[in-house]
Amino acid sequence: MTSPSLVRASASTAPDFADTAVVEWVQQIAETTRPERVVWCDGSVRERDELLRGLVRTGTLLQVNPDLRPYSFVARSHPEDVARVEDRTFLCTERKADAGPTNNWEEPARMRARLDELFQGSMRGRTLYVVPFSIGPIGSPLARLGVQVTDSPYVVVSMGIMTRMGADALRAIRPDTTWVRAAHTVGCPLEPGQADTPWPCNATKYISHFPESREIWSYGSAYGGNALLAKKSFALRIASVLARDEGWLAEHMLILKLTSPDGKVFHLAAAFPSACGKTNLAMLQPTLPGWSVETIGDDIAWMRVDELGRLRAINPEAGFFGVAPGTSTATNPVAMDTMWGNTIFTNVAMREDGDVWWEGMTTTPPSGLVDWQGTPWTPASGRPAAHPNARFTVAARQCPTIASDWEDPAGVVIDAIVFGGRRASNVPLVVEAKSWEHGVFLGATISSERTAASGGTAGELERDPFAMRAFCGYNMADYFGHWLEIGKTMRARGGVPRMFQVNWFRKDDDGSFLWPGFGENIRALAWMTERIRGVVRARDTALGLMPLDGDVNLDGTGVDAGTWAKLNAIDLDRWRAEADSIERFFATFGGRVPEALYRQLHRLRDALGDP
Ligand code: GTP
Ligand code: SPV
Ligand code: MN
Repeated sequence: MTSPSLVRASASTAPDFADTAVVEWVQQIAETTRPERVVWCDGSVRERDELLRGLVRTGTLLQVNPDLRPYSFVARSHPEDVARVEDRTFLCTERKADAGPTNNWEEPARMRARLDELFQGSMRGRTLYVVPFSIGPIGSPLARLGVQVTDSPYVVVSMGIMTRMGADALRAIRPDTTWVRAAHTVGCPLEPGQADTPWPCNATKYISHFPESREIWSYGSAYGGNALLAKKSFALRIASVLARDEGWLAEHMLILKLTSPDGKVFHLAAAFPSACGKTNLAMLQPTLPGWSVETIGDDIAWMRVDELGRLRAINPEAGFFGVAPGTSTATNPVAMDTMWGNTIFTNVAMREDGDVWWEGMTTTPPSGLVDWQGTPWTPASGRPAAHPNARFTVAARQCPTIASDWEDPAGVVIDAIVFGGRRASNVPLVVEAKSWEHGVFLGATISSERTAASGGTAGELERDPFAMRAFCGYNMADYFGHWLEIGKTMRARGGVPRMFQVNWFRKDDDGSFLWPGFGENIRALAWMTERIRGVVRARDTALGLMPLDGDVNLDGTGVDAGTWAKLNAIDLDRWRAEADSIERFFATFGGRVPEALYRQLHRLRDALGDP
């Protein structure tokens, strides 16, 4: 066996323990893409240091002042490569219906032909990095393996934070292992003598998924979910298909551990659309005395029903790729503490003193800022200093509130599932589902205002079922059916977790948030635990079970009776319009939505009554 120290970033031949199928696949990609060299990554600290220093030399990364934030870096992306590109993200299945109306579909053969063309010579003049990774702790029965090839060293160092990357993952791939092939190129070959740019990418982008052969092909982007293929491409799009076939769930959910003042422990999984509060809830610092929240995951949950019928969840990731703007010592002190050092920032602003800054970090911007594109910035510039989808990439183990069992290969037992979105109107603060079917209906009908994370027009209202619209690797009507089936399996073996819906983003007529949010969200979580324990009653409403006045502790929030009433108001006319919009949404699936969800829609309509 090769000793780990011999498998370095400079290693251009495959380690002797590499599985033949991996070696052959890498050779094949290299023959097509024609890189100058091939490097097999081992995931060592030394390799990471070499890569980071190389990235600083080429100008892709700027080092943050190490006295203020040790071993941290800032990347400035190309101004047109700043978020996931949903209109360039494709699902390639033999039958179009298998992709469903929420995905861009392309015939696998046609997409392959297109990609073959684009990948021809695409890595000329660059290094092809072989990045073996495990999603989930290596050796966990829930973990999965993959290999990404990429010509972006920025992607390599990011994957090194977000996954268990390197020689151990490669060793775990045996001849009988199912592993995912993930090919990535920035699509920017270098001619001999041609100078490189800090953020090479291509105006043409394809983020393509082949769930039937478990492959991902990504062309033209180096940003986040487009390029870190273990994340949304594998851990959600491909994994959701594996989960459907094997009877488990791959979800866009945070996982947190909540302990009540009397020491009772609850685990919650919550699905909110991109940039709608998962990282913040996962790191919540309770304002109610005696409560504590520990973090298990902030973006993705893999969940499986155990022998006792309980839903067990793991965080398949090893790091956080979190939204920077809005993050501050006031809103999310835990995230601020997590990124004390060893952090890669992308598209943030830089201060005169060489540290980072973004909107919301302080109430007034410091003077002498340079914006995310490297241009001097003042508040009069009329544009944000940090890009609205600026991110921090940091290891989960640096999180001061990380739960001691966050890497438990068996996962944690989920007591409640929470759905939410960003809704300025209509949706109350907290509602409990009346049944599993009703909870699936709440999940299936989440609607939310678009954010900067998804690359469309921010603010537009759209349906984002289970916060998975952009991440479900098959027809979402079948996905709803899969959720209903999982409920049946659990009920047959024991019971189902409770389900809730929340909305932290309801606004007053003057446009201000009605709810203080962040640490105060503990008040809604505390009510949920009291419902689970059966110590408080609830109001039966058209939308579900809602808190009785006084049951959600508002002491010290400044939320008065009038504001509380606005937070909980149900406007019947507007909800009749919501019901119509849900019906139109269901109709886009052409009769494939399960009958149980139509029953829920009829119940909602009955409860709302006639105008
Ligand atoms: P992705 O990483 O894109 O999946 O996003 P996420 O769901 O983890 O969202 P995140 O927690 O990063 O929050 C996104 C934005 O919403 C940030 O600007 C937060 O400051 C803001 N936010 C989060 N929680 C709250 C809240 O309770 N109230 C208000 N008003 N804003 C919030
Ligand atoms: C999201 O958009 O939901 C993210 C960021 O978590 S990305 O990894 O780019 O998808
Ligand atoms: Mn996300």
